[in-house]
Amino acid sequence: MAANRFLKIGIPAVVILGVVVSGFAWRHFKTGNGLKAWTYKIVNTFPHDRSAFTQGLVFENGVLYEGTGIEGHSELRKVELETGNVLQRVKLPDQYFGEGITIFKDRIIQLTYQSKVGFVYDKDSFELLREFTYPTEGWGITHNGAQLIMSDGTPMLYFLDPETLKQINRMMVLDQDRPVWGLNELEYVNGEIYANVWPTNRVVRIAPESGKVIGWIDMEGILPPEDRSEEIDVFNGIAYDPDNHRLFMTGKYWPKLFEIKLIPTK
Ligand SMILES: [Ca+2]
Repeated sequence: MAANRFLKIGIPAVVILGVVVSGFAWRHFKTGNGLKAWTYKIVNTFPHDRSAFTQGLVFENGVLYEGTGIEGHSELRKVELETGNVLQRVKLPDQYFGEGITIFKDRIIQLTYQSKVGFVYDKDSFELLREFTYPTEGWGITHNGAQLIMSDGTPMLYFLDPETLKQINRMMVLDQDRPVWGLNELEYVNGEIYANVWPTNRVVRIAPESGKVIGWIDMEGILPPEDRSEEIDVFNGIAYDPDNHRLFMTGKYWPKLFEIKLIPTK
């Protein structure tokens, strides 16, 4: 069923409504509201496991780390960029729907969708070190070097102490005066927060101190039609290689992972 393509099972009606409203904000943007805008150029194409329901993506020291979703299929993975081969993996207990991941120092933090439980692993061994809880859904997570930053599908970003994993602040993301709904997978890139906006092919660039939208990246058309799946296959996954200034993007069940360069359009 076509309608199922974008369904995230059990998604709250308030988020659906918010995303629809955000659509109006996007059209407003397209008519020109002074914000910056970018499109993309594909620099490299790498293989990606088509069975991976990608929910979190990070790059560090030459390898990708990926969190996948769906109950019974959720994993934390270490993945070879060039081949897409899984180098290391740990499976989540079947009841959990894995979501975003981030690497903070020697630990990996992974969220779950509606269980309100997060996991902390040793980065090298993938040994589970601890679990923690949070009051919202868990969608995306990244960090700014001092605090973890997480999303829950609403326009809100939550800042967590990386040691206690307690929420210490939160911030609404606004495009002019309009809340941006559907904030999903996150990446901290050169002092900005990048968020892919569920269930679109757009990435919003956010000023981390104010929550103000800096501009939008239009990723439309990055996955060719012949590579699209009959299953849910929306854009989901941003990773950044700060040493070589490389930006990677992929999606749920996508057979490809792209290294891109941003091209300003205004
Ligand atoms: Ca990411």
